[in-house]
Amino acid sequence: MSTNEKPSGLNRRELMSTPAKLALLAGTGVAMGGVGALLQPVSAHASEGPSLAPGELDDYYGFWSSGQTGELRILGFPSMRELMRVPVFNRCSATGWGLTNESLKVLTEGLLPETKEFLAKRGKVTYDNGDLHHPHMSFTDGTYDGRYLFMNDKANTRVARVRCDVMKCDKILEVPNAHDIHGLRPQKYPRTGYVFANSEHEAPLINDGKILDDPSQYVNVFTAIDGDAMEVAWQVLVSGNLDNCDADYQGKYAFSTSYNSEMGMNLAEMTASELDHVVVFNIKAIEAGIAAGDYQDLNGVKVLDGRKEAKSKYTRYVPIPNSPHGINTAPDGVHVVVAGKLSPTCSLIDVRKLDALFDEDADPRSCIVAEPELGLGPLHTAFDGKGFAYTTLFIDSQIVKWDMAKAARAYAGEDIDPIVSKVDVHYQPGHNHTTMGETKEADGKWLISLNKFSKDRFINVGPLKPENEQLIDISTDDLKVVHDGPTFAEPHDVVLVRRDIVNPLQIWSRDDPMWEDARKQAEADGVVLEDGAEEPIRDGNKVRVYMYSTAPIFSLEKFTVRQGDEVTVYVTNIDDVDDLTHGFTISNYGVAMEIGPQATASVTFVADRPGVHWFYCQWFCHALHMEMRGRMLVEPRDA
Ligand code: RUQ
Ligand code: CUA
Repeated sequence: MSTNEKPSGLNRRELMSTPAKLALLAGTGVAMGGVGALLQPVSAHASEGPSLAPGELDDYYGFWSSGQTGELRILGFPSMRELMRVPVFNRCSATGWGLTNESLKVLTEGLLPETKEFLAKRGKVTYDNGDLHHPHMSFTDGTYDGRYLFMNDKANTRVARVRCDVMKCDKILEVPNAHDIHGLRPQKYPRTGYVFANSEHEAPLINDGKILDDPSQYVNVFTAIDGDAMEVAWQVLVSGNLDNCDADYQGKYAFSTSYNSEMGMNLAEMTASELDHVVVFNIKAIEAGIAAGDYQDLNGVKVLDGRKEAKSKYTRYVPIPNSPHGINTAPDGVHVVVAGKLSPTCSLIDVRKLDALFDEDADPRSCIVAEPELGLGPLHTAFDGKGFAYTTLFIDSQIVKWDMAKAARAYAGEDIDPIVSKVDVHYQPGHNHTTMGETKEADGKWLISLNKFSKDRFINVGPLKPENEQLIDISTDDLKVVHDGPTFAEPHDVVLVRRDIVNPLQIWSRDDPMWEDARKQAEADGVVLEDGAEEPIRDGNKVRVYMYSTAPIFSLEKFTVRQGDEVTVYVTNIDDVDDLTHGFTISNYGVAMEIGPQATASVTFVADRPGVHWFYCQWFCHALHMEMRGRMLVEPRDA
């Protein structure tokens, strides 16, 4: 980090002086005694940049999406050191995500029957790709609660959940009737509760290939998922595309930007009108509508009609200029900023005026309390909890800091400029995010700008360049970019969560539901997972091999199966030391998986290749890690 040089002439190495090292060695941490003043938590000296000495810990977890890579990433923040990758919609060579039985269960059980059929014809059980845009943590009472992270897959219309206790994905749900889930946001109050998910691309309601060019038959749906059960709770039909969404702090409304009120099918049609919409969803009215039976059943889901022309009590369409994109609720619990994208404005909604929107003859724009002109290409907005908003300007390559109260006064006629300052970012920012900024506990310390292009900011790696995510100190008015962070394709969004909220386990619990099926199968086979079995258990041509691992051995140094057998290997890591992960790879069988401390993992394959095949541990676990191996003998079928 080039910005870490201290004006005082002190360098990091000097700071890491003998007493500090001793403190570290003694395991007492560094924020103590005489060195505490120099090595205090990073946020305390935010204006100097994101300096962290070796061994110091970050103040925040950053949960990053990865776009078309399909995984979730965890970065320490503000150091922006990548800490972990959590495979979700993608495949992972290291952990065996997409290969182990445990991950395949997660990847397949929530797929729709027609999708399973479609994939089976291609010799697949699940999709290989995903497009993960929006990770958000579950809320209780308006702030993060550390239970789950929810995220969307725009490519294959899915919503996934990651458990924050182990940082693994435990549920993936394909959303019926929807096309390409994009915007996603958890209910903030009283708790999550619902996870709201936008279907971006409209399609014929009965999409059987008979309708193409009749826009009147196209609809879109807004989905509420029960985040505890990971099931669709209800859906609402809407007019226009749905882009991003957010929810209020009162538990009454959710709202989505809608950028194609024209229901156009090409660029000219989609951008024709000056005004598009924010669709406001009245949650209580929707729940009452369901209780009263005012829905149709579509593929097992209760679907209400909230289209514009239906003029139902479920939705309102607030005209907004022009192709609005981001929508973000401010920590004050009152304001919602809608970014104009093709309009240089943001529209400020006051949620206290939403009730009145549902009166008959209400002016549909009566909830707008400001519409400041901020710059070109406003996309997303973040907040500091002090009344200021920070909006990305895609075309201007800037972030603009503006005052929401002043914007409202200007809208009411006062001659006053709501813009506080602007800072250049490099280049073309999309999302931005502040520490705790989408909760009522926004702390106004840091802002991250997720820039779509890096161009000349890094040494050239060829035609495909990284993105550039810039860290901005917002503790003072003059916004200062203090760090450039290159990232691979293609983070869209991030949430920054105070570290005391997130408390993952050090080792797995043996009771974890993740390997429930393995536990049941072992029971049926009279085997205890932690003890393994000395011989493979044969059941026709199905063979089950149970072993445990403890550094540096597997409990089996060899096992024998027959060519053509369907083999399932269960490995239980009985080491209970933190950070002692083993792996299980069978060479030339395309088999590899991670087994964390106290975890069980399993993999099933057909033993088609006769001969001796070594299996080995691929996670460096011990001085004798290279020796942690064994043999699988596959006897030829006719032997
Ligand atoms: S969107 S760059 Cu997929 Cu979050 Cu706005
Ligand atoms: Cu176990 Cu390497």
